[in-house]
Amino acid sequence: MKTEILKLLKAAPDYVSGQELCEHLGVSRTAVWKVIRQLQEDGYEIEAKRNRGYRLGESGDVFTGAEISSLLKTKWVGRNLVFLEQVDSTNDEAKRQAEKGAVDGTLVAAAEQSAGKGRRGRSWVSIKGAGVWMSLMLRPDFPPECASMLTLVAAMAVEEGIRQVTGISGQIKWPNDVVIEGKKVCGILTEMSTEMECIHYVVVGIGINVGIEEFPEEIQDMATSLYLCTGKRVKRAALAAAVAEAWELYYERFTKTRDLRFLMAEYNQNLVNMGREVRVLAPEGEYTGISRGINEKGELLVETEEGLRTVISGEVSVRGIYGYV
Ligand code: BTX
Repeated sequence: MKTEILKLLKAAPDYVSGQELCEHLGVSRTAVWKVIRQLQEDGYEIEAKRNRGYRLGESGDVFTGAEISSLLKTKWVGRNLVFLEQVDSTNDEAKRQAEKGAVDGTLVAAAEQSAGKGRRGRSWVSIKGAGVWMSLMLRPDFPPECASMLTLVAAMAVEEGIRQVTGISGQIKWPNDVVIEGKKVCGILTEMSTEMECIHYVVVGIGINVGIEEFPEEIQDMATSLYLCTGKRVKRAALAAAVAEAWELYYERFTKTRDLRFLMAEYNQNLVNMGREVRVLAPEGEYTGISRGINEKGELLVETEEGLRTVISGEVSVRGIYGYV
C-alpha cells in the first residue's frame, strides 16, 4: 500500500484528497493517514492540508523499498523486492531468500551492510546511507560456465545506470569494477549455487559508492564515490532503479545467445585499460602485456611477447603497470 500511495502522490500534479486515496485503495482514512506518517518518517516531505488532502514535496535521498518500487519500470527484475535497513551482506540475504524459494529476479537492497563482501574473502566498505548495496537473485537455465559473464553484464548495467542518473560516463575495469577518474566507484560480486551441472541460483551483488565522503586510508587511493566525482548528491533509489532496468535489458539479450557478442563492442569501448599495458596476476605467475579487450565469452585478451593470451576471470587480477588501473 505504501508503494501505491507513493505512486499516486508522485503522479498527482497537486493535492490528492484523502477520500480519493481511500477509494482507490479500498481502505479507511486512518489506514491512509498511517501510511502518510510512515512516508514522512522515511524522509518524504508530505504536506497535509485540511479539505484538500496530501501533496508530495521535493524529497531528499530516500532509499526504501517503496521508493525503489515506485521508480522501477522493469518487467520482472525487482518485482519481488526485499529491502532492509541493515543486513550482513545483501548477497548472503539474497542466498537465504533463494533457499526459501524466492522468485527469479528477486532484488535485495539495504541501506547498510555490516559485513559487505568482496571477492576471495575481502571486505567491502558499505557505509550506512552512502551507497547502493544490492543483489539480484536469478534462476537461469544456462549452464554454470556461463555465469561469470553475468559480472560483465552487470558492469555494463551499472555504467549505463550511472550515466543516466548523473550524466557521467564511467569505465570498466575487467572483470568486476566500474571506475571513474581511475578510481573504483563500484564493485560486483557474482556467486552461485549449482546442483549437478545446473545452476540452482546465481546472486549478482552490486556495490556503488554514492555519497561516501571519505574512505578508510588503505583504500583512499583506489576508491571514489559519485559525490566525490560530481560534488552532487545522487538519489540512491533512482540509481538502483536505473541499474535494474539496464540489467533487465542486457540480461534478456544475453540469455538469447548465452554469450557477449551483442555487448562486446560497447564493453570494449568502455574498458579502462584497452590498448594499454597491464599486469596479469595469475596463480601460476605474473606477466605483462597489452590489453586487447574481451572476446564473446567475456575473457580478456592480452597480447604478450609470446602471443595472445586469454585471461579467464576467477583467480586472476589485472592491474595497470603503475597502479590500480
Ligand atoms: P573485490 O575483491 O574486487 O574488491 C574488494 C577490495 O576493494 C577490497 O579489498 C578493498 O581494497 C577495496 N574496497 C573495499 N571497499 C570498497 C569500496 N566501498 N569502494 C572501493 N573499493 C573498496 C569487489 O570485490 C566486489 C564488491 C561487491 C560489493 C557488493 S555490495 C552488495 C553485495 N553484497 C556484498 O556483500 N557484496 C556485494
